[in-house]
Amino acid sequence: MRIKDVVVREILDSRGETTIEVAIADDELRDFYAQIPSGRSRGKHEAAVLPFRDAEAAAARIERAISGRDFESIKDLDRYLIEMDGTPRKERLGGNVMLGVSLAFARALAFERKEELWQVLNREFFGGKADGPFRPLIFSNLINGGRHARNGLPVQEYMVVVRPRGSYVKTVGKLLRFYEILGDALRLKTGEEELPLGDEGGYATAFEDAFEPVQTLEDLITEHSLSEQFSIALDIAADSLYKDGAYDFGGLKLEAGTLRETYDDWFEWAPHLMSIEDPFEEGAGDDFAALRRDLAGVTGEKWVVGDDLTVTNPALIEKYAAAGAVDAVIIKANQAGTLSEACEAMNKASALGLKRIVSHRSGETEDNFLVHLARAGNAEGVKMGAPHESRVGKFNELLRLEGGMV
Ligand code: 2PG
Ligand code: MG
Repeated sequence: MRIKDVVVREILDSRGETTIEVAIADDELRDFYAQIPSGRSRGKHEAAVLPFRDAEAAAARIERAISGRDFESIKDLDRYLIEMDGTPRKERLGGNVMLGVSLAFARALAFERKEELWQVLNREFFGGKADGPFRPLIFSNLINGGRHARNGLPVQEYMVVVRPRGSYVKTVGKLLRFYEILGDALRLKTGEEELPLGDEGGYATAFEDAFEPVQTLEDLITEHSLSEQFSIALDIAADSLYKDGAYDFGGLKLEAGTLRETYDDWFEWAPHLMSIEDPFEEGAGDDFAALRRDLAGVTGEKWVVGDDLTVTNPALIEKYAAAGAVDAVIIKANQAGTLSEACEAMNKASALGLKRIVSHRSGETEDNFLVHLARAGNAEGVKMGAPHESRVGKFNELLRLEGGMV
């Protein structure tokens, strides 16, 4: 397939900040689009994000270089772009621009083949096997803190993990109801009618300390007899707390060892707590591994999850799997900067026995490609915001792709 035009537009994300949309036109001047989300707590090894003016210039260079060339596959195009950029972090062409071109091209292929995007990805990267229904665990962020809110909570995300039970639409419905009863509980506690929300649609009210939101979720799960279906997951995003060898944890300066003891206590006090993402800064693989060893002694399945640690990068995933640092990894296509590399990271993780959680970013768009990526590689989990306003589209796409039917 040949690409004629590559255009970058500045658009708004769910936070009201700007990000980019990439449009390409094929030989017959049909247009295909990709909107690229944008993160606030970024790992330092993530693919670079070019601001709009530079992104425009990069798109023009890509257009000049690829027009008239035939690309047979997504890999073929991505390889060309990676070579053209020539830097480890995609600083010349920008991970946001490259992923946009890669994704818009995948949509052009899907159109040509009369397939869904996930089917094109599944065939090219995952051997064409996608049997049965797709019902991943849903990680939904219901209480926001850290850089995603203004309530002073050091922990960035308090999520619930919902296991599919019965029909998937019922499962998502239960999540919606849980979000409502959590709202009721917080209204009762604060006496406020209008609750403030954070960047991902989770509640962003004030709490006594960083553990209180965990206790709140824990109590609601027990009270409503949801233990079989609901668990709790945290994203500490500890990189944003780390300075000069210590973590600024709600006003306390904690060394890694003390922070680890805090987590050990939390897992003991909250039996529904099952997963903790980025518990330490992104260079601290040893601390991740030590926490994992602690959690091996706790009853139930417990996951230590890498995000800024592993940044959807096959080499880092391999390194930290070998170090025993993680049970699961977050997959974000824009950390990698092309679809090929994101899919390679997913394959690498599953070959090493790690779970894969395909994730949104805190600044999201209407583009629901994350669900297609998850479906294509049969991910164990998807991570999204609260089931609220601009975030609902992701849940609906999940329901649409559940059966794998076109
Ligand atoms: C994270 C994400 C998404 P951001 O840290 O996992 O929740 O946040 O997109 O700001 O990096
Ligand atoms: Mg994270």
